[in-house]
Amino acid sequence: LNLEAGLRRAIDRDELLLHYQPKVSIETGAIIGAEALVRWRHPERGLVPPAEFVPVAEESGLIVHVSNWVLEAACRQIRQWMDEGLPAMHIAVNLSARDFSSSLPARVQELLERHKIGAEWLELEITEGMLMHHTAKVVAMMDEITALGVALSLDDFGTGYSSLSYLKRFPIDTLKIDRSFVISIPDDVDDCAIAGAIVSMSKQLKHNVIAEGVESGDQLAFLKSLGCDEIQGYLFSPPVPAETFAAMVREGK
Ligand code: G
Ligand code: G
Ligand code: NA
Ligand code: MN
Repeated sequence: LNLEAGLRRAIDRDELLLHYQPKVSIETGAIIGAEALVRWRHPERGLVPPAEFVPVAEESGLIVHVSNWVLEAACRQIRQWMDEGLPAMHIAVNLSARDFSSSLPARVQELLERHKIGAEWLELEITEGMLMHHTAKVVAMMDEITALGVALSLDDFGTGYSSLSYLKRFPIDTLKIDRSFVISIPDDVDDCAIAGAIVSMSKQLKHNVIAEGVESGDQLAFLKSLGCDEIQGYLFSPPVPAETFAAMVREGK
């Protein structure tokens, strides 16, 4: 059975699930949100990581169905956490370029209304590649989304075709410093310089900035010295099941 057919069936049979990786304030150590990351519980192969099926789904166009499932599941989860009295946090969903169609703002609005969730709970992570084409249309669409109160973050920042002019044109709330620049901090002077430049640019443009893939105390200390706002990475927690994430929030871990 090929992966594409299997994935199509997986969506119908509800074999997908979301894990949540906490995002943490460097200043307070508090969890301020999470990134939702999709997994596929395959009947024979076990838990299949997204790196194995997201690229296939992107190529075939099936990603739009995956993303719809992810958005729906994340909103359902947010609703449940609201009912359980969890404090409002940003729960971020990853989007692919194909998801970025003119119907997206209406889809997001419909989700917020149907699940009765506050827009401040939802965040969308996009990548630089999505910003390259159809600039005027994309800006208008992003403006519509942020007008709903949903935050946008720019994932894997620094790895794409960096025209820094996007940062001015697009309504981005948060820059995510790509893991590849974090991994060799504080030993690699070039990576330290790049991370420093991204943090300082974010500050001056009044964007929030988060470092991904933080694994060590030394990395955290360096990022803190730069004035980076938030971290995400194995140092604090890997992606975990929803219940585990909620327990971490309740315990104020
Ligand atoms: O969870 P993991 O660390 O294995 O993620 C691997 C890759 O899959 C990352 O690049 C991540 O952005 C991507 N990914 C995870 N979940 C989703 C999702 O729901 N939608 C999309 N488009 N990509 C995802
Ligand atoms: O492309 P994206 O940045 O969304 O990818 C997220 C991926 O990074 C997920 O597969 C997640 O499991 C992984 N990840 C999260 N934190 C860390 C970390 O501290 N170290 C490493 N090596 N990978 C991480
Ligand atoms: Na992401
Ligand atoms: Mn990323």
